[in-house]
Amino acid sequence: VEAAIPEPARKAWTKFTPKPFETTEEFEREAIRHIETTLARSLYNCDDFATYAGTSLAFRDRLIIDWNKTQQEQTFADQKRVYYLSLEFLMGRALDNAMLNVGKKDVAKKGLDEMGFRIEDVIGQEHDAALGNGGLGRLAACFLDSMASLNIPAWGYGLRYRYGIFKQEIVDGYQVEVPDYWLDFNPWEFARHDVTVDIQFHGHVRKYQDDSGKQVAVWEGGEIVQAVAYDVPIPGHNTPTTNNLRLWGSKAASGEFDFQKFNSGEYESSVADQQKAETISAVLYPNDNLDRGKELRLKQQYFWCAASLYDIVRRFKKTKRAWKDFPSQVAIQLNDTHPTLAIPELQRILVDIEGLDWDEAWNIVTQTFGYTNHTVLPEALEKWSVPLMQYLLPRHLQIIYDINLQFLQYVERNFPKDRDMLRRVSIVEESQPQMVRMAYLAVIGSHKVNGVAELHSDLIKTTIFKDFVAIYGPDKFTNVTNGITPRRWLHQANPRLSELIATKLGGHEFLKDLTLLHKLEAYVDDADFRKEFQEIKYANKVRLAKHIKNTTGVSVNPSSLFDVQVKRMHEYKRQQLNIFGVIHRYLQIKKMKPEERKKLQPRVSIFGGKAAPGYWMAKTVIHLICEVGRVVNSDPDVGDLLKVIFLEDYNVSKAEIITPASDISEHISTAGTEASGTSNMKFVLNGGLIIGTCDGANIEITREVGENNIFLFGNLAEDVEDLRHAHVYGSYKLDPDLAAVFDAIKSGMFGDAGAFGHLVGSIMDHGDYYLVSDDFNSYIKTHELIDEAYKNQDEWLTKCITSVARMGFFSSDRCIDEYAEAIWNVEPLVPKQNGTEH
Ligand code: GP0
Repeated sequence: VEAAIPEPARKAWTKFTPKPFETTEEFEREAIRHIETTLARSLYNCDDFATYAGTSLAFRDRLIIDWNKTQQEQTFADQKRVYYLSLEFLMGRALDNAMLNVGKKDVAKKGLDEMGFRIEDVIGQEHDAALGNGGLGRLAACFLDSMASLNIPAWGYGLRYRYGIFKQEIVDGYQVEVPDYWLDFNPWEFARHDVTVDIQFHGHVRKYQDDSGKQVAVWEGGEIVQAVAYDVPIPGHNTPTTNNLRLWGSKAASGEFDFQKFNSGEYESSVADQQKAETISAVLYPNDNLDRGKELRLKQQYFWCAASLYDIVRRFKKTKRAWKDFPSQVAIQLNDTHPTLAIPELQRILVDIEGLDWDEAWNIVTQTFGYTNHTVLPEALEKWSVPLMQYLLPRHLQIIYDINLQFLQYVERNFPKDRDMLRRVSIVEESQPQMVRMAYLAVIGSHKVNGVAELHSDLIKTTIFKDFVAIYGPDKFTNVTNGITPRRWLHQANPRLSELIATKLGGHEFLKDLTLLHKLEAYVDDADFRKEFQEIKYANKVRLAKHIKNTTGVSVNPSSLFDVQVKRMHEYKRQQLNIFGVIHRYLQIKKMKPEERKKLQPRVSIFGGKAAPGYWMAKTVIHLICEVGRVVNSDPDVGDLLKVIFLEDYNVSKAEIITPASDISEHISTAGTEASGTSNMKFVLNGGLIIGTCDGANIEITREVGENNIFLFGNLAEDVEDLRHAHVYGSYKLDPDLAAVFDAIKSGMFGDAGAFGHLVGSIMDHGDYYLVSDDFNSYIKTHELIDEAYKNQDEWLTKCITSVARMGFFSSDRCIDEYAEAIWNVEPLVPKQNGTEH
């Protein structure tokens, strides 16, 4: 690689290489310099926000010094890089994470203190980077943290949405969506106005034979939109490695801004073109586990895939290697099917632009890609209509047809007797209109396909990809059970617990090797340790109680059992089962005599989560929770025995307060529907127990922590089909306790019963697809067991501590090791210690 600055002039560069701050004094100097100059504020008008800004810029300088070093070293090392393509990166706040990962939080705390500010207030100023919906986006964020912490040369690629996931407000007990305009001030990104890619849409394909008689396809005409790179540095924990997250923003291509129009006075229409181009990266689609097939969404997908591939190919070409080396330099992981267009796009680049033979190109493509599946829910499996693809991406549709033809010929040769197989596995579904099945294209174009928990990975092999297992053999399909980063989800969210563990384990090494937690089991009977562990949980509950009071006005007693369900609102996640259970509890309390009430375990039921704006049933469940809260929280018969809270606008930074404060959390999806779940791992790691179905990663959590330390209930995945059948054919009876709950709702006890007609009807009259009635009895019985278990605080504490000690498996570092070994074939690049000190 050639340096831009020739030898004689490099002296000045070496002499003035920026030095990162190390001491408190140096931190203060940098922060104040940024506040006074970069931000043009002063001693007289500096508030928490300006201090947040100055502090962030001081840390950003540090990150960027390491970032530069890391990128140089990775380029010189000339080894394989991983590219993680995800439409969602749910990063949350960056400042606290940066402070902890570079190990300078104490320095900053002292410095801010001397400057007259409290570090918590400063950190609290930051707007969450909320470029994701839920588990899938947060998983991508945890993976970035782990890849950097493990020194894996890796880049994330995504879209720079101007609006992240909407902000949720609760108005009169209903969800209202407010736009999340988050970019007013974002110190964590670097606009790279010099790194741009022109992206083509529409147009037509011209085919001809060149001089050597070879068939050539040229994609011509149409419109061009420009992609601009915005880079976000991703610091590893306790290592100088600082990876890159590159997010693409869209704007009108320079040639496209119509100066003709502009000069002839059509100013407005020329600005309109500009705005149209910017629409592509304007907004994150707010659906979780649902495919809506919108044209703009397909445009987003292609825009991002094409820009990212252009960038990756450009970087590869600088190495001057032969094309056959591409898969030994590049691993691309597809986070769900959203980036599947990268497959035909790479094939197009290699064949149409670089002139490779089809087969040689296809070999490279399939060796490069890996595909992660995150759901088996049919409504979430992406399909795009053929007419839409023809209109937007005519050349890609041809390539997909050619991929399909070759694939089907191969299947036909190997399964000559199974004619129906061709119809079943074809990438193109013969519907009206025809549809392109993106998951099939992703499977065919990748060398490995993985699910995200053992049960889920088994299920995809027997359901949606069954035929593909027959075609390719089982080895193409594998499992990588999800994980979470212990840096954010323990060290940052629960600093006191992290400290306590560190004092027992002799340091914070467990943050980089979470299996070391097993040593905590030696302290399970240590009285001092137990006391401190319990005090930490209580303090975390006090903190959450304050947040509840501030945001809802309701006082809750921190000594109550805190029962938490926070996640996207979805029928399959069954928040309705939870709230029906709460209503059941309320009805029981109302029936009790005062002496009986005294024996009851007080509870706070805490809910949080967003519903997709068009998902009426999920919104109805939010409304029911709010209405039940309104009635229960003001009922003098109930008092502290039961409180029902809906926390507005659940997001990453709120999860950092909620997760450490839970006693029991709910992971109660219909068996076989939740691919993994990841908050289940966070709650147990923070000393809470869980109630759950035999679904997703709950099963592996049970294996690790032991059956006595988890509350499992409900039907098994293998029985779900038969149970559904029984509903449809009437051979079942509604659970009597649930019937009583429905009667209470219908009586108007929780406001207008009409508002809940569809919700109740979906269970009573329309097949109870998610088997709420079938699991209801087992669910409430299990909650009774939980009440009893919680009364024995000593045993409860033992369960919590034991579980924490056994959670080592669920670090996202372990996942990344597995991906690196089994899918990417990539090695860490241990940085030279000449960056900043760590
Ligand atoms: C799966 F298909 N997930 C999808 C989707 O569209 N969005 C999404 O967040 C989630 C799963 O529901 C999960 O079970 C899983 O663990 C996560 O992807 C990451 O694999 C929720 O935690």
